[in-house]
Amino acid sequence: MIRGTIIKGISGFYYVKTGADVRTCKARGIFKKDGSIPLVGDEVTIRMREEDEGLVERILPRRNEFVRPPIANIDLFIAVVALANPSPNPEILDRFLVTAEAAGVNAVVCVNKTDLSGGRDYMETVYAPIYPTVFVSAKTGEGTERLRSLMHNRRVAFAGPSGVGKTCLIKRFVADEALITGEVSERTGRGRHTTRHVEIFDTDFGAAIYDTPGYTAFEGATSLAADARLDAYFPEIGFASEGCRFDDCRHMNEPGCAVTAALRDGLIAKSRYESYARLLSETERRTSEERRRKTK
Ligand SMILES: Nc1nc2c(ncn2[C@@H]2O[C@H](COP(=O)(O)OP(=O)(O)O)[C@@H](O)[C@H]2O)c(=O)[nH]1
Ligand SMILES: [Mg+2]
Ligand SMILES: [Zn+2]
Repeated sequence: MIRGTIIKGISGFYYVKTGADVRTCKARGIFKKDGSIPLVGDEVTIRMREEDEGLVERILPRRNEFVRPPIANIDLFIAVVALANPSPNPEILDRFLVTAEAAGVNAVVCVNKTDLSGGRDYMETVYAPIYPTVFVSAKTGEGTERLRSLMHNRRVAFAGPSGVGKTCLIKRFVADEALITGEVSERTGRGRHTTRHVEIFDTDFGAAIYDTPGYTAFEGATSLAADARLDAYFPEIGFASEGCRFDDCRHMNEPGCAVTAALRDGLIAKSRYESYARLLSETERRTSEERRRKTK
């Protein structure tokens, strides 16, 4: 029995890093039966069946897990947007941040492509008071030192829409850059490469970095428990809600709501409140659908 970490999973095969080796493994059918499908980032035990093929036997308990991106066992979630091309989409960003909050994982907001022209003020004003917010350029290297210092000895996931520069940024930190660039020519035969699967890369400063595909659509980027208090996942809204008259205030039209008051006073950003309101109505709709299905 050998212990290792799943660093990649493609069409039924899992690549398990055990020390310096990477072993190709299949998962046992049992995983499909009990619904626990191995995720990239899982600590597993494997058994070699043949010289070059092993079996994933057991998934060790997870510290955390995500549906989108499908990963496990991270310490830090880096939500990446670009200053321009594509310009930031606050709603997608807020959904990623809620995903991190719901899993109890620290988040960083990373604004890439600072070499392009585009206003920093919005990102700075809205996000810097709530999350560590770094401005970087994968192209020039600006700001990457600060980002590196946040990642030391942690397992870090880069997530965000396609095209914001996640893979380019990761190349700045990965020790064996050939790992990524090699894949570019091999898989697409072109200079431009789009990440299609999750993969973990090692660095020489103790961080393990998860590259993930982008999600342009919303695709349920968050799958929240129906009973979750959504306001707790927006730190500034959760903070303001302590002043609401009613404990179960939804912060929509309730009397004595401190959140809508803070919104009027400009203490809560309009786009953040809109993200909250949209997620709230989605969550409530899902909850009532589930209830209807159960009573049928
Ligand atoms: N100008 C500029 N372009 C960048 C920067 N980082 C990435 N890009 C470009 O953005 C595109 C998408 O990059 P990629 O890393 O594949 O994005 P991903 O989909 O988030 O992994 C590529 O054409 C990159 O060359 C940057 O800092 N500045
Ligand atoms: Mg990519
Ligand atoms: Zn309220």
